[in-house]
Amino acid sequence: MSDRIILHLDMDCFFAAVEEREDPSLRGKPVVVGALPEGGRGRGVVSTSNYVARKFGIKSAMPISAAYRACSDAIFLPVRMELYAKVSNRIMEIIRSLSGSMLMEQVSVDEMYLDCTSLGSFDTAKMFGETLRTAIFNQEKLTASVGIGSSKLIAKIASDAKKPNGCFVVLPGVTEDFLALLPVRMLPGVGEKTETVLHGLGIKTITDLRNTPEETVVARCGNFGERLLELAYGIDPREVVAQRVIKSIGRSTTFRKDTRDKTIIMEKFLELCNEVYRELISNEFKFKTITVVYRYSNFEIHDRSHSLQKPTNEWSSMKSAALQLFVPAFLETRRTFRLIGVRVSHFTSNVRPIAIIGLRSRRKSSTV
Ligand code: TTP
Ligand code: MG
Repeated sequence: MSDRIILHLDMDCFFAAVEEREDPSLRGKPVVVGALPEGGRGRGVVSTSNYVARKFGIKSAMPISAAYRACSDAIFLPVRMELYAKVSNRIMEIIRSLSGSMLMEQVSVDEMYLDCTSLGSFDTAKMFGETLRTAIFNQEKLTASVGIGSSKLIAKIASDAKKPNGCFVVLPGVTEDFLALLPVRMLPGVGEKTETVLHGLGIKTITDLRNTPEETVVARCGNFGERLLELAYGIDPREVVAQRVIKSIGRSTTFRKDTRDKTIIMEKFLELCNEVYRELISNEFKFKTITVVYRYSNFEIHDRSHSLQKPTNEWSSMKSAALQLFVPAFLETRRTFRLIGVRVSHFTSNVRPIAIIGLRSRRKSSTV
């Protein structure tokens, strides 16, 4: 494992940076993206803030009311997720186009890992990291930070180390020293709860963690304790996992017995639509094109598609578009059906632009 070269790229104050790019008059001012403050009575949270606002102590996940108290003059903007999703998709495409056959894993709207082992050296990987950053800046006018190390753990911490607009390499020989003084909170899986437990044991830094007997950590943190100690020494075998792009979500079903019974067919059709809809929502996509498919008992297959004016994730729109395609198909014939199906495609992503999440099979079929 020690000979891997892993790169982590994370956009700088992503939502706020996109807003600043869209409206250059925001530059140099404190910008907060999130819920609206409503004069300090707003109930939501901050999604992110730019670096000027961070100087006032405003950061992600803090109540918007607290952000308002910290700097009421800041520019407060609502979240425009569809815009960020589009930008994110373009950035990922830039990286994909430059990274050839390297494994690439997008892990959130603004960050991804690449396995650069094939580049052969950390020096070459650093040049490649700079190439990515330059390409993103040239094409999107946004800055990214890159970290490179021998594991995901090190690469991620390294990308944070020289933020914003930095590129930092941690060579395998200095990994343990690099981690030594960092707070335990930097380790993946250590959230507020585990941090409190560790602090209770007097463990603040990664060195403190290394100096604590394994039994003590395991007694308080269970099995995760063992993993924590490995992480403390920079041991992180997690691989970069490439994901597939979801191009469509569909369901179809073959009737156990060919049927002409309109109630059975319609009931099943709506059930399929519902399943497709649930998967669409769980992926936080919107779709533009819907297709219905049906096969008669003589195996003759037909499909009909319709593209909406605008992408949608509303059940009522999906249902009515599906029915408009399907109902005529079965009213105009007296033939018996063997198979029916529905599929949606041409996605835009609503919240996470990770049109590549999901390792589940995309098309499912069943028999009823
Ligand atoms: P991050 O990469 O964690 O933060 P960031 O890009 O704003 O800042 P940094 O320069 O430190 O990387 O998250 C990416 C985006 O995800 C962020 O711009 C807004 C969103 N986000 C939330 O909506 N809520 C949150 O709690 C966090 C952490 C991020
Ligand atoms: Mg970021």
